[in-house]
Amino acid sequence: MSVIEHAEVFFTSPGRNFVTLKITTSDGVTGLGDATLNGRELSVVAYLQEHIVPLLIGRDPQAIEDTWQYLYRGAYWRRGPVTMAAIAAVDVALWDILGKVTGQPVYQLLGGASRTGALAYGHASGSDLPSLFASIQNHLDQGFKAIRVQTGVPGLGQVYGVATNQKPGERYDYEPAKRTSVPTEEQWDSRAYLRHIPTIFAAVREEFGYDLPLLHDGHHRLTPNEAAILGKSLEPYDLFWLEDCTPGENQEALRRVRAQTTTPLAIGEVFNTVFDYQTLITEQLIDYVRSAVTHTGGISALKKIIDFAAIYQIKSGFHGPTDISPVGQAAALHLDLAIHNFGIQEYMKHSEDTLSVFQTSYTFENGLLHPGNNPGLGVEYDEALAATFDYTPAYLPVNRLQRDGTMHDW
Ligand code: EZ4
Ligand code: CO
Repeated sequence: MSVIEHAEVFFTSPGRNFVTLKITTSDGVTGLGDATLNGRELSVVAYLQEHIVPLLIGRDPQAIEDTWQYLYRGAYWRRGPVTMAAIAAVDVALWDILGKVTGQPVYQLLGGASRTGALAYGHASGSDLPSLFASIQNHLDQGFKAIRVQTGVPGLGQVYGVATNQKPGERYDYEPAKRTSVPTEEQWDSRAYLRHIPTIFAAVREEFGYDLPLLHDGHHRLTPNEAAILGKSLEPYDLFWLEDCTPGENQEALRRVRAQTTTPLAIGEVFNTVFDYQTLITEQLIDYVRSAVTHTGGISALKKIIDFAAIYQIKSGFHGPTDISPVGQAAALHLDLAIHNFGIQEYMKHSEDTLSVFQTSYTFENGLLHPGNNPGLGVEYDEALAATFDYTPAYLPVNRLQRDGTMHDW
């Protein structure tokens, strides 16, 4: 019988930091898993190296569910982003191995394709309307059929989601984690934001019409009542979703928002188990599950969450920013293709340096992503090239109220 012979943890920084687990079997088959936790990368490296890798050696690589339960229940200390990112990396690497051993792309092992490709949305942004319009046009030119809209707020400086490279022709790439010794500080004012956002969506609809699906991310900054105000004020602009309108920890908060607005709601990029969704799903308080495979315990665990959501007509909208590595993104795409209740997939193209370290087989055509048909996940990791990009600490920003400097949600 083939067994897991060794497992290695790599970290590299081709423009931003990525943590990758590589598992090798006694038959010489390798599998990759993403374990990147933006801004807290080395905690997952240590969890894997010190506490998980020694347990993997000698195990059956095809016992994917048993290994998941062994690591989750076996730790005694359950849940949490570090634990669940580490377990996710193992799970995804084992699915990759199973695909290679059986000669099948992972989506075939998950039940086969339910669609020809996964509708993707890109990130348009601008500090003012002309730059926002240029960014939206840039995304339409790249083939996007759905677009997230983030904007500056008058009186505030840099805010979440607005790219700083706004010259025409440049790749719009919003990268919040900065390579500074302490986090950068941004300023916030919810009233100014609530007044400004509806005027932006009115202008975007006037310029680009009503056919284009538009999304917006509130990034966990509002109270339930403020979120209700925002959802109501955006109803005329027919959003595909309003994301993370309140902090994610309090599921009951969404009851208030839900009761007040018909704007579709999405949440969950910082969640890590099904229990974070339990009330949201059973009470149908949301429309889209936002988790990443990488932060929710892998393909096995996210498949269970999304099957649970399907009972309540809730769909997927998996997290896919550039802090998910191409390995994590590929894992999401295999799941996107297979599940019935697919909604949309977030997609920001990685940098050229990242894509030379991680060679991918997924494609983006006519607005749809496809994972490709290589056995397994379809991603190769160039270890020699990765080793030339040294790990560089980076932090996500923090947020303070403009009025008096009180710490706020970023
Ligand atoms: O800020 O992944 O919807 N996407 C997002 C992301 C998150 C980053 C944090 O690391 O909210 O841009
Ligand atoms: Co988000």
